[in-house]
Amino acid sequence: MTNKTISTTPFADQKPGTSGLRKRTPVFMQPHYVENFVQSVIDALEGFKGKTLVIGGDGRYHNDVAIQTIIRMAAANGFGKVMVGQGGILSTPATSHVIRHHKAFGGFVLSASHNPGGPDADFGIKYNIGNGGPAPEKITDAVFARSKVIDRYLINDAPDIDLGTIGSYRSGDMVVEVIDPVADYAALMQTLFDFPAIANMFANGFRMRFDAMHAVTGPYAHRILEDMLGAPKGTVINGTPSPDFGGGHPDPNLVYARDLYDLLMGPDAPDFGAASDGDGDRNLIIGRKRFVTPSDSLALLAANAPLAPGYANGITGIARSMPTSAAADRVAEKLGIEMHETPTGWKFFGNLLDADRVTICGEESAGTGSNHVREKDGLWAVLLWLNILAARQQSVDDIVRDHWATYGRNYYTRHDYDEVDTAVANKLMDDLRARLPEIAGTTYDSLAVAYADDFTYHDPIDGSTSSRQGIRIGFADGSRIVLRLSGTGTVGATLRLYLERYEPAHGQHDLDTQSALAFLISLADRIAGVRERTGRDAPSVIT
Ligand code: VG1
Ligand code: CO
Repeated sequence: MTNKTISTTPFADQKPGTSGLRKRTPVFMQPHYVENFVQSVIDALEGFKGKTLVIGGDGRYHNDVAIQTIIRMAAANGFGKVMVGQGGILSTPATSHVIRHHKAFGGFVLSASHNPGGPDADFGIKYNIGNGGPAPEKITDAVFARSKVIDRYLINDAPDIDLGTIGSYRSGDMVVEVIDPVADYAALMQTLFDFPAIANMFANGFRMRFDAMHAVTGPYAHRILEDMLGAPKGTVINGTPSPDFGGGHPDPNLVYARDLYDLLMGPDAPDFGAASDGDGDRNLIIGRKRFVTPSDSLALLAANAPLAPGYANGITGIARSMPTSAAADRVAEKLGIEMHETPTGWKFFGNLLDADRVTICGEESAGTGSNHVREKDGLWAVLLWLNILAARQQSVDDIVRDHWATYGRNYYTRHDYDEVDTAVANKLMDDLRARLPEIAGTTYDSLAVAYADDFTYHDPIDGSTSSRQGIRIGFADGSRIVLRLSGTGTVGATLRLYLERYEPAHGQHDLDTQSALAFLISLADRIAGVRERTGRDAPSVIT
């Protein structure tokens, strides 16, 4: 076995986005592509010699090849140990926990999350730091800078590791531990939630369906929901990870998890339905005849968290990404705790969590999590919901309605325009940005604009500034229109339009969401000209 230094030339496109580097799989399969990016990350780090690196993956196509490459590179670069999940499986939140629990230096997550997988689909690599969370911009900027000038990478020529069998191996001088991907994570969940109460609820006939979407949460859900909590076999469907997610799109929303939605709205609906995405950090929550928007779910989980043993002493604060509805703000206000608004992407929550300024965080994109790890966590959200249901002995629908009665309802929707021509999308945003001062003083059909800006975040912990994080147009009645371009897409641009309206009145909580927001939807189009400029007469996905 020898360590080698391989000459390489830079790729111009290795700029990490909202959540690591995401590209079409064939891009990642080019010679030196994975190696260049991984070495650029390692070159941006300091003090890792002899330390532990965790490698997680969602089981998608090309994970196996990339994992073996990263193991060889970690060894050649001087890491002391790699921990990797059996079969290369380790969900994003489980990776975060393994990093923290075993005091690793950091870790790589191989996933393109909710994007489809396969030779013609998407792949991704993300680096997480020692707190278990995604690398902050300071590091991702350094990685990108390095990727533009990289001229060599280090790798050994040791044989492949048998990822299929739990055990201890070596790659050169470095130890490789293949670990049970579920054990540490399941043990953590047991410390947070009232497992006996949830098990008792299942024993008394509570019915649930969890759709793992052929993605990474299958093994976790089988073990935790069925084996540990006693949910009947068959509660978890699509529970075996597959390299192309069974040919599906592992995005737990109302389009790609339609079957689950239809089941919960149908005549023989179970009490509770949930799903998670490719890498296990998102959650979809649907009660019998009640879809819970992710923004409402965040508010509800924050308001009810003390019902779970892990949060019995209350929460210190809440953070939400800027486009997420302000439902959680009302909970924070009532509890008298801190509320933070951050840019899109979990990396912005890390500092607030580390400083114990917030306990619960969430995004409108079906991501919720807490200080137990430094990633959003799909199964965690499902288990907290189950804990709340067990404690309150009410239906999801009743709990949601109670919440609205107390706090009012934030009607909320997101309209995505996928695969828009990049130049068209950029011009739309640039033109709108240029008109913000003028828009700020306008009244549209008696709805006065209160502010119009491009969101800038000042991190209260490290003082860093992140600008151009999305255009916000806020109105005097608390309604908002937000527009931003996705940082996770791999083809063209994805334009996201977020719409929100607050309705305090108790008798007004049963409107259809799209109808309740109809005026704002048409106003957004009037202001930004989305349909005319994109040539689309409807969004690709409405959530
Ligand atoms: C999207 C979501 C964002 C989320 C990110 C990563 O980003 O909007 O809230 O943090 O995906 O989630 P963007 O830039 O496409 O809007 V995941 O589950 O893909 O890691
Ligand atoms: Co994800």
